[in-house]
Amino acid sequence: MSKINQTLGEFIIDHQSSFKYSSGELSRLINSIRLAAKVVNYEVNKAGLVDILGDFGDTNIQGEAQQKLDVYAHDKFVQTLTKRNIVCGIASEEEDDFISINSLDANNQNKYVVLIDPLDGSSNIDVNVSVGTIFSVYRRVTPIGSPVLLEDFLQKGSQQVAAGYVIYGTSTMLVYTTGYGVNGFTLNPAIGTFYLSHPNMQFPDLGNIYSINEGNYVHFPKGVKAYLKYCQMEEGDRPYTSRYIGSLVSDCHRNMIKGGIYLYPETMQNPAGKLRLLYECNPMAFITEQAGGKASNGFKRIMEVEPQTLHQRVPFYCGNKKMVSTLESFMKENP
Ligand code: P6P
Repeated sequence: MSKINQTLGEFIIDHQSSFKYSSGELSRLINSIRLAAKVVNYEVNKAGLVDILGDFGDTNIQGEAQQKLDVYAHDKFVQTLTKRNIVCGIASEEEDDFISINSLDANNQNKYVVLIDPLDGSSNIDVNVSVGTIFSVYRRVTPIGSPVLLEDFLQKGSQQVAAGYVIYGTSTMLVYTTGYGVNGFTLNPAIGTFYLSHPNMQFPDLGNIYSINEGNYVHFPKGVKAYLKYCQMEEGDRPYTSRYIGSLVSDCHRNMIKGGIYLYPETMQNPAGKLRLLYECNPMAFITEQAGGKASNGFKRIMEVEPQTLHQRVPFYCGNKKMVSTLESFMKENP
């Protein structure tokens, strides 16, 4: 039984046995993400200071090489996961190809790969809007001890063994699932400890928030246009409320707590959709489904989409089961 105010470390130990694969590696993996999240949180919260804003390649007032925060976040998560010797490979939004971790060493018995968006929504940093880290964990499909291969990463979302996000907002939270529900932990920055604050997170049965960048309206598919008109119509519990932060983690986190749907359709600028299947949509979908919601590409379960490439983009609709099902019906009726 989860106990409010339990620390993340205590929670992991208490729930270690419930995870069927668990040999402690996954627990150590979550612990390493916890550490990296605290380090990145410190830098993100400093970002308002003049010496850390700015683009990669600049130098700050001390003349130090300036790192963009998403490059910094990438480095921290890769360093932490590598140092703890837990995974055999990492794929990141910040790297074109996947990173092989000691997998040329036949003694490397690590069986997990991690896919990560180190700092999603980083363009919001300069305007002090919350951002997030998103991660997805799979068991490798190639033989343990052999070099990790692309096929270890190109797995359907339904094969994930864990997924989560860190939201660097008014407070910093780590929210994750290993397939046994979704739990949220809030960081007490004074002592650097995450405490269980949101046990067994579940979408409310009904939702009335829709999150979409309506600036792209002219390019939306007919079904999305029809659904938006449905949301805005005065009938029953509608019109719904429009809320859009422009940060996937923040919009989805709010919708999971208050009830709502996040939509990122294909647009003229992004004809396949903007969001990345492997390290944005699949982990958010795993969490959404574990919290009683639904995640779709408009026509099918997003976690059933067969990945073709590492940085593949897809249209993404995620949130309350009833709201996403209604969206799908509009997509079907308005081809
Ligand atoms: P737009 C951030 O860049 C991101 O990947 C998501 O976090 C966010 O929901 C979306 O893009 C915002 O995109 O086109 O509305 O600015």
